[in-house]
Amino acid sequence: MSAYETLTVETQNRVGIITLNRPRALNALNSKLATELGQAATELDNTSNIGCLVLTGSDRAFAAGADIKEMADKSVYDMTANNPFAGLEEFGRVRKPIVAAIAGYALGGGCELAMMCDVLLAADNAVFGQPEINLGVIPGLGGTQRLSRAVGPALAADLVLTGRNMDAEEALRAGLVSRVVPAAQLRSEAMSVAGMIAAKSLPVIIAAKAALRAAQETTLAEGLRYEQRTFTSLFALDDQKEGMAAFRDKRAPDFQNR
Ligand code: CO8
Repeated sequence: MSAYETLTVETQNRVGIITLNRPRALNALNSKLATELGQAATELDNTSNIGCLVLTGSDRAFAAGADIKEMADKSVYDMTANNPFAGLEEFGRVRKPIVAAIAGYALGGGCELAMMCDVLLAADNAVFGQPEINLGVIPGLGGTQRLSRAVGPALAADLVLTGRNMDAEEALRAGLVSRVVPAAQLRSEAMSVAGMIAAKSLPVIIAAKAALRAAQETTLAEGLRYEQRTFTSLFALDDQKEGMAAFRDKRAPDFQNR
């Protein structure tokens, strides 16, 4: 794996772990971090013996938002002609599932980055919010769109318009995260979830992620057509034959395409 300045990458049992590492700025997303995150995630996406990614930060901060100090003096031209967050768009195109393990602050771009992942796990000290309104801007990396879909328009408007934070329990109730665990167990929980995903057939988990994404991006009718086409196409895989034969034989499946 390549070496990076603003994050670390490890691999363990078919899981690639990206840890954001700008501790003095609470993992604020500057252009360097965004670029490196796109590169690291793409590298893991293209590594054949990796089935799932984990994205995490520190105990204190998943990411406290875009780097305000880097952004403060930029012009409209700077923000449009030279998108400092292009690397995050690359991150959003990763085909393999990504588990976000979120402890501490996930604010602004940090909350938006978490929402680009597929399974969101929170430590009990996690804090979510879209405080951009307090900076004289609005969310710009999906906070008005993905948050509305994740928690519904009422709570999204409450958070985006007041800029208030929400704790892990509220995030769980709202459906932004699927589990809350004690902070000390966050990493092992994330590795366990990612390990379960990475043990499945790789083309099938990639197909499942794409279909789940379609649910966010298309109408119900188009999404159902997409799902049915994908479901049918999976019968071309030997892993479908193996999965169903294993059920019939009352044994664990031994997927080959991993
Ligand atoms: N950017 C830059 N530096 C940051 C950021 C940030 N977002 N957050 C924290 N830091 C730095 C602080 O400046 C401080 O550095 P220093 O010691 O050099 O002054 C260090 O991290 C520690 O932070 P604090 O001393 O403030 O720690 P506290 O525990 O007192 O407070 C908070 C923690 C509450 C998280 C506080 O730091 C804070 O409010 N941070 C800003 C949160 C925020 O507003 N985030 C939204 C940013 S805007 C955004 O994300 C828009 C994304 C869309 C971009 C779209 C482009 C197309």
